[in-house]
Amino acid sequence: EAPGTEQELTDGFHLVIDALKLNGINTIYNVPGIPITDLGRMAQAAGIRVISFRHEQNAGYAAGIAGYLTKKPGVCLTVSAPGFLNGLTALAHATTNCYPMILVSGSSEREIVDLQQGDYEEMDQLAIAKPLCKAAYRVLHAQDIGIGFARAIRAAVSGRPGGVYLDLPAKLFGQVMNAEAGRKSLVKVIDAAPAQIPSPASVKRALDVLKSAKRPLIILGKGAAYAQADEEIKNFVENSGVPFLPMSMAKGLLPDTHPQCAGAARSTVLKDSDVVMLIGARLNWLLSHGKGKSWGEAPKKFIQVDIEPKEMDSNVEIVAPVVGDIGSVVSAFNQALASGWTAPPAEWTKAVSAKREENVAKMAPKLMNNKSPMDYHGALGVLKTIIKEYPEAILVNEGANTLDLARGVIDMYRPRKRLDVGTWGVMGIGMGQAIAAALETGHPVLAVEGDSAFGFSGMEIETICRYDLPICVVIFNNDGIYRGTDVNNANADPATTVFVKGARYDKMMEAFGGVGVNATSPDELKRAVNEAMKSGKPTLINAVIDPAAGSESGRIGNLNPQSVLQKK
Ligand code: OXT
Ligand code: MG
Repeated sequence: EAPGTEQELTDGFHLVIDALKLNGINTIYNVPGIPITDLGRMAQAAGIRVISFRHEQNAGYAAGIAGYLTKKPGVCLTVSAPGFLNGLTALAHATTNCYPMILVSGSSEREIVDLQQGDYEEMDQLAIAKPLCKAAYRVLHAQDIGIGFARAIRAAVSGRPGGVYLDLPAKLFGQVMNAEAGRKSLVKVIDAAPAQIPSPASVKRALDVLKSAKRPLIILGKGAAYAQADEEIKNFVENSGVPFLPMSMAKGLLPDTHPQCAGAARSTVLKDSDVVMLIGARLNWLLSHGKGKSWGEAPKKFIQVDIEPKEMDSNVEIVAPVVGDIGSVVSAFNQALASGWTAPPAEWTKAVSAKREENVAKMAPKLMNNKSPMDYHGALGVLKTIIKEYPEAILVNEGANTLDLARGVIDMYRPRKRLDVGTWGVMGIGMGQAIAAALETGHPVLAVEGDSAFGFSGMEIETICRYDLPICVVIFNNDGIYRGTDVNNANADPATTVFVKGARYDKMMEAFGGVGVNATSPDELKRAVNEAMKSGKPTLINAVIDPAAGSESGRIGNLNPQSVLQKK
C-alpha cells in the first residue's frame, strides 16, 4: 500500500456489534463497567437494544428466558470476575433448563491472569465457566470474533439448547483491522438449529406402544413449549384422544380448561396410567424419576420424545425412545395418525375427567374466600380471573406456597405464557424474567412473587420503571419464607424464616416513580391488578397474606431432611 493511502478500519468493539447484528441478535442484557462500558454504548448507538440491570444475575435470567421465548440465544454481557460470577448462576440455570443463552464477558489480560500476577479483576473465567455450560470459547484476535460468535450461537441453539460462555479479553476490543477484511471475517450462521428428523422405525414403535395402551397419558414438558410446534402438538393430542398432563411451564400449550387436560387429576393419572408418552419432559425429580409411590403399583411403559439421545433411560427403561426435534416428531406422529387411530377406552378418559371435575369443584369455594388478611386461595382466585380476561399476558411466578398454589389455581390458555423457577426451583428469576418477557413479547406481565422470592431480584423494579415496562408485580407478603409465624426462643434475633412484619414493598415502587398499592382484601387486589393491566404502568402491589397461611416448602416439604433429635 502506498504511504499516505487511507485505509478504512474497524476494531474489536465494532466487530462484536456487527457479528450480533448480522445474526439477528438485537437485544443485550447487561451491567456496564470495565472493559465493556463502551461496547454497550456503541451497541446502543448502532441500534441494538441494550438493557442495563442493577445486578448481572438478573440480566442473565432475562437473557435465558429471552432465549426460551424466541429460540434465539439471549445475550448477557458482564464485566470481568465479579460481574462474570454474578452472571454465571444464570448461565448454569439456562443450561439446566435448556434455554439458549450466551454469557459474553469481558476478562483481564491473559498474560497476567495466567501468571497470576494480580490483574484488575483477575480470574481464569473460561476454566470456571466450562463445567457449567454447553460450550465455552475465548477469542484472542479481532479477526476471530466472527467465528467466535458463530460457534457460540450454534452451540446455544442446536440440539438440546443451553448456555454458552464467550470470553472476550479487554485487549480484544481495541484491536484494529482492515474494515473489509473484518466484514469478510464475520459469519452469518446458516440453519443454526437444523431439524432432527426421527427415524421412521422409532415413530412406528412409539405409536404402536401408545395404541396398545388401556390407560395412556401424554406428559408435555417445557421442551414441547420451546419447540413452537403449537398447532402440531394440539392436533396430535386432540387426534389421539389421550389425556395430557402439562408440566409447569408447558401449561397453556393447550388450555388448562381443555377437556383432555389432566392437570387437576395429577396423582390419578401418574398412578393409574399404563403407558406414558413424555414429550419434551424429563423424568427428573419433578416427575419423581418415573418411579416410586407417586407412579403406583401397576406396570408402566414409557415412550419418550426428546432431541437429546442421552436423555433416554436416564431413570427408568424407555421402551420407545424417539430422538428428534419435537416439531418433526409430532408432525410424523400426526401423519401416521391420519391413516387410522382408535381413541383410548372411554372408561379411562371418563375416569380422568371425573377426577378432574372433583378436584376443580373442591377448589372452587376456596377461591371465593373474601377474608382479610387474605389466604393464598382468596388472592389467587382474583389472579385466576385476571389471566382469564388477559390470556395474552405473561405470568411470571416464584416462591414456595406462592409458586405451588398459583400453578394449580391459575389456568393458562396460551403457549409460553407461564414462566417460573424451572428445573432447579430457583428463587431470583422474577424481575429478570418479567423484564425480558415484556421486552421480547410486548405483552403485559403479571409477576406473582413470594415476599422472599421477590427479595432476590427486587432492586430491578428500578429497571422496570426506567424502561417503563408494562409489568405488574404482586407480592404475596406473608412476612417470610413459607410463613411469617416462626419464633426463635434462643435469643433476641428473629426466627430464621421471618422478615420485618407488615413490610410495605409498595413504597419501594413509589420511590422510582411507579405505582404502589397496598392490598388487604381480594377486592382491593382485584381493583389494583385490573388498573395495572389497563394502564400498562409499572405497578407493585403488596398483597397482605395471612402469615399463618403457608406450609413448609409449599408442596415439596417432603424433600426437607428431618432430624430425629429435634422435631419441629
Ligand atoms: O392430583 P392431586 O390430588 O395430587 O392434586 C394435585 C392436582 O391434581 C391438583 N390441581 C388442581 N386442583 C383443582 N383445580 C386445579 N386447577 C388444579 N390443578 C392442579 O392440585 C394438586 C397439586 O398439583 P401440582 O402442583 O400439579 O402437583 P404437585 O404434586 O405439587 O407436583 C409436584 C411437583 C414437584 C411437580 C410440583 O410441586 C412442582 O413443580 N414443584 C416445584 C416446587 C419448586 O420448585 N419450589 C421452589 C423451591 S422451594 C425452596 O427451595 C425455597 N427457597 C430456598 C431457595 C431457593 N429455592 N433458591 C435459592 C436461590 N435460594 C434459596 C426459598 C428461599 S422457596 C423460598 C422462598 C419461599 O418464600 P416466599 O415468601 O417466596 O414464598 P411463600 O411460601 O409464599 O412464603
Ligand atoms: Mg413468603
